Amino acid sequence: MQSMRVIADLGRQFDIPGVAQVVEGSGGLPKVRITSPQAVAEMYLHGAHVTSWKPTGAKEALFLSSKSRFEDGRAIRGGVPVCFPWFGDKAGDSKAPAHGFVRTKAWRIESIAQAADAITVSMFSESDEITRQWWPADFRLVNRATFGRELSLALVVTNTGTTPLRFEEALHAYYRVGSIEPARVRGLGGVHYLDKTDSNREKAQEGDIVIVSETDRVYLNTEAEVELKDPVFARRISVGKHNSRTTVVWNPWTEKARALSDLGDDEWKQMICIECSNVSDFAVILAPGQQHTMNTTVQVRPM
Ligand code: TA6
Repeated sequence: MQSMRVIADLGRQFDIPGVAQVVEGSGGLPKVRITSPQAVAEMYLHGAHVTSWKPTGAKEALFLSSKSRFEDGRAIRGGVPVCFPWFGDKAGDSKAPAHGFVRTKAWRIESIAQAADAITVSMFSESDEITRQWWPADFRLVNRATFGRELSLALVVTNTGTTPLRFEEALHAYYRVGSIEPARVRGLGGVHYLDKTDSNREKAQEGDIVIVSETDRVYLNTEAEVELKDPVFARRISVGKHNSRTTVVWNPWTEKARALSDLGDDEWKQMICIECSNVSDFAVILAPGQQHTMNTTVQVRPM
């Protein structure tokens, strides 16, 4: 009952008739549903998490696990989780949640706006006494998602404190593919990466990325646009980015997928993560009062 009242209040404040509506989603969590001539899409307040984007005339671009959880304190498996202020495990704190603490909690809607053919949904999350227990810093985080023929995301970090911030960040996007084996990721040839499946050994990428086993790599010092070629769905997904110096590529393959209770055993065949990010030695240092924005833009084209 309580959540229905919250959803109704949010709807009165932010709905745009016919194109953007705050509704009840899985697990009773509130989400913004977009239905515009250019695209249909969904974004949860939980983690400011985009879970669906389907440009008109194209198939769904994002992968969402059939076993994903939708509950406070847990991350949604699929779509675009926001990782902040650390990536992966927190150095020196094994109790800390993987990929930070903002993907497992409710954010608030800042605005929903329509401009030309696109709808922009902005959600924010700020430091509080709970976040300070994990990370003694003051910040304001905005995830601004624009849904249209393209999907663009802007992750805006503001240092609202009095000391410099050092943080890692990632838009941990899960792209849906017809089948992972014939898929190819182009654009990172020659770029060095840390191989997390091989003790973070540094290696150099040769040509396209082909997924033939568990793949977990951090591509370093690259601002390159990449292209995901998917022969089964006969499409190309291009992922451009700005103010992002690392790109993470992940597919769990068989064993890791089986170990993940919120991922169907065979669903690894239908997904690949391509994550614009600033991690490892490319963490961001932000002075008090300063702001940093990392952007990504996604397009779907026929092959
Ligand atoms: O982005 C790749 C990665 O860091 C992998 O190491 C793998 O753990 C994946 O993220 C998923 O992490 P999660 O905490 O969502 O299970």
